[in-house]
Amino acid sequence: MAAITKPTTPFEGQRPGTSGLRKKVKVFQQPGYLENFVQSVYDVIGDFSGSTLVVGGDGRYYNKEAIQIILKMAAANGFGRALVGRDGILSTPAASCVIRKHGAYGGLILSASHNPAGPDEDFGIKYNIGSGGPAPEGVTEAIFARTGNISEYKTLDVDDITLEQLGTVQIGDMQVEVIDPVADYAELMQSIFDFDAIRELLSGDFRMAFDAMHAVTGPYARVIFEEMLGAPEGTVINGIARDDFGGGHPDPNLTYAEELVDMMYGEHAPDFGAASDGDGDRNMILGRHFFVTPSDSLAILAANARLVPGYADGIAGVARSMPTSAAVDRVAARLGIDCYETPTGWKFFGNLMDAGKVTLCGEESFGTGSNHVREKDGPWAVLFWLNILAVRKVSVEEIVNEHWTLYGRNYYSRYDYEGVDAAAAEEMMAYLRSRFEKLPGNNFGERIVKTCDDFSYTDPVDQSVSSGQGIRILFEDGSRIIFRLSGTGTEGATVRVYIESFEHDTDKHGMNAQEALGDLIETAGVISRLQEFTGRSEPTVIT
Ligand code: G16
Repeated sequence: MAAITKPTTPFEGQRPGTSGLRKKVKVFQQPGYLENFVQSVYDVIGDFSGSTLVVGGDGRYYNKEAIQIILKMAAANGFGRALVGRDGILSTPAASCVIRKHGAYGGLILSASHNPAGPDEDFGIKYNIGSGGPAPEGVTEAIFARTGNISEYKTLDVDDITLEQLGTVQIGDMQVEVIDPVADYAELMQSIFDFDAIRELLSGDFRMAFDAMHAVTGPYARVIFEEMLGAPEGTVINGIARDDFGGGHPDPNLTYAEELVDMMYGEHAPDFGAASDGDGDRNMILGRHFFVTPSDSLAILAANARLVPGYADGIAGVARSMPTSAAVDRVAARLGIDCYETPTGWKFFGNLMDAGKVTLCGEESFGTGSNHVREKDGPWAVLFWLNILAVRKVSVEEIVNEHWTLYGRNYYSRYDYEGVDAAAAEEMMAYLRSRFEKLPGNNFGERIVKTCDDFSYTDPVDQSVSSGQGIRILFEDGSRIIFRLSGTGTEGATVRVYIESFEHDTDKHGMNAQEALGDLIETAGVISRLQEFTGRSEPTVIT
C-alpha cells in the first residue's frame, strides 16, 4: 500500500523538556501537531526500515487516538512491526522492558506522567531508544530542530485498528501485535525479586496498601501484588485506570496521594504503603505513620541491595540527580563503589547504566530504578522494599532509623512554586546568577556560603556537556540550597527550591524536616528574593 504524503507547516515550541514533549491536549489535537512531532522523530532516528517500534501510553485522554496516528505513520515510514499494549496501555517502565526484551529499534511512549489528564488537561509523547531509555539530548535536540523546518509527513489511508484484543493485524506492510501490557514486565519482576519470601510476608499479619491513583499501575499492581503475590483483594486502591485519572493528580507525594496518606497516618494503619504515578515510573514509600523521602529510599535500597536476588552479587555503582540528597553518596562511600551526580532527568542515567558503571539510580522527584530497564520504575521500587521487609522482618521506620544511625541523616525538603509567571521566574534565576561572586563568605545565621554555581555535567561516557542545570548555593557545613525551573510543566514556570542539611548526631535525628531546615528555608527566600520576583509567599507543594 502506497504511503500518502501530506503537506504541513512547523509549530512553535516542540522542544522536548525534561521528559519528552508535554502540552495541553488541545494543543496536541490541532491538525498536524502530533503528526509533525512524530514525523520529526522518524526523520532523525536513523534507518529503522523493517524493524520494530513499541507504542503505548498511560491511558490518559487522547492516548488511543494518538496511537492510531502513530501506527499509520510508522507503517508509512517503513517500520516492519509494531508492538502495542492492549487498550493502548504500557506503563513507562513496562514500555522500556518491552523495547529491550523484543529488541525493538525504539518506542514512542505517550504520557504526561503525573500531570492531570482529560480534554482540558495534559498529554505528552517521548521517544525511547533501543536500550529502552529516553532519547539522549543529542537526539531530542535533533528532533526539535527537525520540527522547525518540517514540510510534510507520511501516513496511510487505512481504518483504525482494534486495540482492545490481543493478536496480530496488518497496517500496510507493517505487522501490529497487540500484546498483554503486563506479562513481560511481571516476568521481569519475578526474575529480580524473591516472590516466595514476599508471598510469605503478605500471607501473615503484615498489611500493605498500594494506591494506583486511577492511573496506569492499576492493572500491573492487581496482577503482581494481588494475583501473583497473594495480597488480599482490595490491597490495590484506585486500581482501575481511567482516562482522566478519576479527575485527580496522580503524583505520588504527601499532597496528592491524600487517600493513601490518610490511611497510613490513621488508626489501624497498614504496615506498608506505596503509590505510583500516572505512567508508573514514580513511587512513594510509607511505613505506618512514617514517610520515607525518595532520597533516603534510594540510599536504603543501595545499602540493602544484596538482600534481593537480582542484586545479590552487589551493585556496580549508583547515580543520583544533582538536587537529590547526598544520602546515597554515603552508602556508596562505605560500599567502596562510585557515585555519579547527574542533571535532573532520567535520560542522564542511560549512558552510565549501558557502560556498566551504575546499577541503581534515583531522583528526589520520587524516581528510583535500576539497570533492569532504562526508566525509573514505581512497582519495582515497591517490590524492592517488600523484599527487604520480608528478609529483615522489621518495620519501615526501624529500617530508616537504623540507616540514619549508621550513616547520619540528610534532612531534605523541596518547595515547588507552580504556575509562576515564566518571565518573573527567569528574572529571579538571572538575579541569583548575578550574585554568584558576592555571596561566598557571607553568613546566613550560623551558615556561611562557600560557593555558588550553575550546575554543569560532562557525561563520563560520551563527554557530552549539559550546562545550566540548576543554581547551587553550597554552604561550608555541607548544606545546600538549589534553585531550578522545572522542565515538565505546561503552564507558566514551576520554581523548585531544594534544601538539604546533614546531621550526624543521632540525638538530633528525630526532628521534623521543616523544623530542621527552617533557617535554610528562610535563607532561600532572602537570597533569591523569590517573593518579590514571583509574588508568592507560600509554595504550592512541599515534599
Ligand atoms: C521527569 C523526569 C525526571 C525528573 C522529573 C522532574 O519525571 O523523567 O527525571 O526528575 O521529571 O523534572 P522537573 O523537575 O524538570 O519537572 P516524570 O515522572 O515526570 O517523567
